[in-house]
Amino acid sequence: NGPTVAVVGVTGAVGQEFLAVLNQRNFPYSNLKLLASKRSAGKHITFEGREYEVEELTKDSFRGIDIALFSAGGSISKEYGPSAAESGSIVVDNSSAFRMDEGVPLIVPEVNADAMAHIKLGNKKGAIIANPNCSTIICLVAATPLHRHSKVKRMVVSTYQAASGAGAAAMAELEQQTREVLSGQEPTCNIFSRQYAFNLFSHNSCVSENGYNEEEMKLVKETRKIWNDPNVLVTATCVRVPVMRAHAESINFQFEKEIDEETAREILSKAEGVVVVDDRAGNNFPTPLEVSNKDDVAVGRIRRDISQSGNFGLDIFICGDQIRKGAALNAVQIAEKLF
Ligand code: A2P
Ligand code: 11C
Repeated sequence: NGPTVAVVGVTGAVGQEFLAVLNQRNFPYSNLKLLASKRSAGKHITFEGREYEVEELTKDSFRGIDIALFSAGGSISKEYGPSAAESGSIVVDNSSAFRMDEGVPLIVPEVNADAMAHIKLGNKKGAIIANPNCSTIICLVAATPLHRHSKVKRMVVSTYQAASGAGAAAMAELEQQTREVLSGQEPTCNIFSRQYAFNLFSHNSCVSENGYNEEEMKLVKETRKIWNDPNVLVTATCVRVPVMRAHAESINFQFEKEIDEETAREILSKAEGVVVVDDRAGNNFPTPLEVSNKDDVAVGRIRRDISQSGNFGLDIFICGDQIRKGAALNAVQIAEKLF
C-alpha cells in the first residue's frame, strides 16, 4: 500500500532513468502508470518483472495517482501539471514550467528539503514541486556545504554540458554525427543547427537582451530561490560539449569569510551527495565518464583563488550525471521526502 505513481514522458531519456532509479531505490509504489505521447501509446515496457502498456497522456490520466513524475518538456507540464495537482496528485516536475512560481517549492533535497515540509502524501491535496535545472542541482550539491560554512557572496560558473540535457534525440544525434564525421560524411544536424561531434558551442537556449542565455539565467535565479538569498551574486557561461550524459562545471567562489583549502576539502568529503576526487600528484580529477550512472557529484581541483587575496576566493571543478542527479534521481529523492 505505497503510493500510486505515474511517470510522464516515460519513453524519454529522463523517463527511462525514473524507472531505473525507482528500481534501484526500491521505491515503494503500489501501482505504476506509464505515460507518453500518442506516438508511444500501446508500446510495451517491462519493469520489475511486469509488462506495462504505455498510455497516452490525457487530463484524465491522474485519477487515483498520488505522485506524478513529469519529464516531457515545459509545455506538457504547463498543460497537464495543474490538472494533475487539482485531481490530488503531487506533481514532481522536471521542467522549467513552474520553478520560479511563488508557492512552488524548488527543491534539491540535500539543500532545502525544509521548503517542501508542508507538502505531505495522504492528505488528498495535490501540489506541484519543481525539480531545478540540472546545472543548478549539480552546482548546489557541491556549493551548499561550503556556503553553510562561509556564506557565498559571488559565484562564477562555467559549464560543460552533455547531450542528455537536450534529450534522448540529442544523444542519438551525437552518436550518429560521430560515426558520420569519422567516415567522411556530412553530419546530420536535426537537433542542433550545427555540427556537435568534435565541436562545442554556446548553450542552445535562447539568448536574452542582456546577452545571457536561458540556461545561464536559470543558474542565477534558481540559486537565489533555493538558497532563499536574493542577494547572492551569480554569473554563468553555459556551453554544450560532445559528452553523452554528465555535466561538468568550473565554479569560482567569493566567500564572506576565509575558508581554506583543507577546510573546504574536509567539508566536501563529509557532504551528502558529494565525492571528492582531488588527486594533484596523479593529476586525477572528476570526469564526466567517471560520474556517468553514479549518484554523487564529484568535486576536485579544490584550490584557493590566487587572484583574490583577501577576498576569500576558492575554485572547484565538478561533474555530475545530468540524467541521474541532474534530473531523475533528484525528483525521486523529492518524492521520497513526501513520506
Ligand atoms: P514520446 O516518446 O511518445 O514522444 P526526451 O526529453 O528524451 O526528448 O523525451 C521527451 C518525453 O516526452 C518522451 O517520453 C515523449 O514521449 C514525451 N512527450 C513528448 N510530447 C508529448 C506529449 N504531447 N504528450 C505526452 N508525452 C510527450
Ligand atoms: C541542458 N539543463 O542541459 C538543460 C536542459 O530547464 O530543465 C534542461 C532544461 C531545464 O540543456
